Amino acid sequence: MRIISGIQPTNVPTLGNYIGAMKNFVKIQNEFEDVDLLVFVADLHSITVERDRAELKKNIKTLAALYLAIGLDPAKCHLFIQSEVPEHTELSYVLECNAYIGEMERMIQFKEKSAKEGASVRTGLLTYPILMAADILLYDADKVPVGEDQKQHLEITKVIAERFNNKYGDTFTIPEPYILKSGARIMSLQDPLKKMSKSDPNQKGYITLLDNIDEAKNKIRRAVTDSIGVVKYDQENQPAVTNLINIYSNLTGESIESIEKKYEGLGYKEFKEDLANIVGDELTKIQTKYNEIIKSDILNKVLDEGRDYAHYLAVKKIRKVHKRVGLGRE
Ligand code: ATP
Ligand code: LTN
Repeated sequence: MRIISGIQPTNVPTLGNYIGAMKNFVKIQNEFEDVDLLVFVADLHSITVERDRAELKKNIKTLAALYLAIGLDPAKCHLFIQSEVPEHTELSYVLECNAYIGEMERMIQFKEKSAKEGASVRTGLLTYPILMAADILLYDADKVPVGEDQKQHLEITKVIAERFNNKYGDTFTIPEPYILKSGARIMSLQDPLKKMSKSDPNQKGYITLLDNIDEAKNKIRRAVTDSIGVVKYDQENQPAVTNLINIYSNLTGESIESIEKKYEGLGYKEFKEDLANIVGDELTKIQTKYNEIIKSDILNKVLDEGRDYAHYLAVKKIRKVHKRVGLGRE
C-alpha cells in the first residue's frame, strides 16, 4: 500500500497541523504493515499567495527538519521537497486539461482564500487542487492522510482520476482520504468556530511547534473558554472547552470520558494548567530533536534519497500518462 501526504511550508506548522496530519504520518509509519510512505514539503503549493523568498527558504528547511523531529524515520519513509520532482507540475498540466474551471471555482478553500486576496487572486490558487491531485496520482497512492479541511480536495482528486481512467483507460489508482475523527479539526484558541491556522493574523489563536515553551503554555492558559465552568465535551454549547479536550485527548491518548471524569467538580484553571504542561512537554520533546537535526548534516542526505526515490516513481508514471494521452513521438 502506498500512502502520501504533504504540508505547505507557510510559517511553522501548528498544533493543528501536528494533531490533524503530521502525528498520523508517524502512526502510519509505525503501525501499518507493508506501507510505502512518502511525505513531502508542498513548496509549490505555498506560492499560490505572495511569499517572501527568504522566509520561504527558511520554512522549507524547518518543515523538513520537523518531519524528522516528530519521529518520521528515513529508514521507513521517503521525505522530499515537491519542487525537486518536476513531474508534479508536468502531470498537473495534463490533469488541468481534464478538469473544469467550474469544479475549481466551487472549492471552499479557493473561495475563502481568494476573498482574502482581493483583486490579485493568482491563477495558481484556482488550480491548486489540480496540483494536489497530481501529487497524489503521480504515485498511485491508496491513502492520503489529511485534516478535515482537505476532504473536498481529495474528492475532486477522485473525480479527476476517474474521468481520466474512463477516457484514456486504467491509469491511476483511485485514492481514499485517511481522516481520523478526533483531531481532524483543531480550532483556534481564540475563536473555537475558526480552524487553527498558521496564517491567522492573531498569533494567540495558534501554537507552532517551535514556539517558545512558556509562551505556548501561556496561550493555553489564556485560551478562551465559556462561563459554564464544567469540563465537558459538548461541541454545540461548549466549543472552546471541547477543542481543548480534543487537544488533551490527542496528545495523551486518554479518552474523552476519562478526561471529563478527572476534572469533574474542578474548574477550568486546573484543566488548563495540566493541558499547558502536556503541550509544553510535547513541544520540548520535538524541539530537542529539532535542534539536534538542524545542527547535523542528516537533512540533506535524507532529502536527496527521498527526491531520487520519488523521481524514479514519477518518471515511470508520467511516461505512461503521456503515452495514454498521445503526446510526443512514442
Ligand atoms: P494555511 O493556514 O497556511 O493555509 P494550514 O494551517 O491550513 O495552512 P496546511 O499546510 O494547509 O495548513 O495543512 C497541512 C495539513 O494540516 C493538512 O492535512 C490539513 O488538513 C491539516 N490541518 C491544517 N489545519 C488543521 C487544523 N486546525 N486541525 C487539524 N488539521 C489541520
Ligand atoms: N493542500 C494540502 C497540502 C498538500 C497535500 C498534497 C496533502 C498538497 N499536496 C497531497 C496531501 C496530499 C494542504 O494541506 N493545504
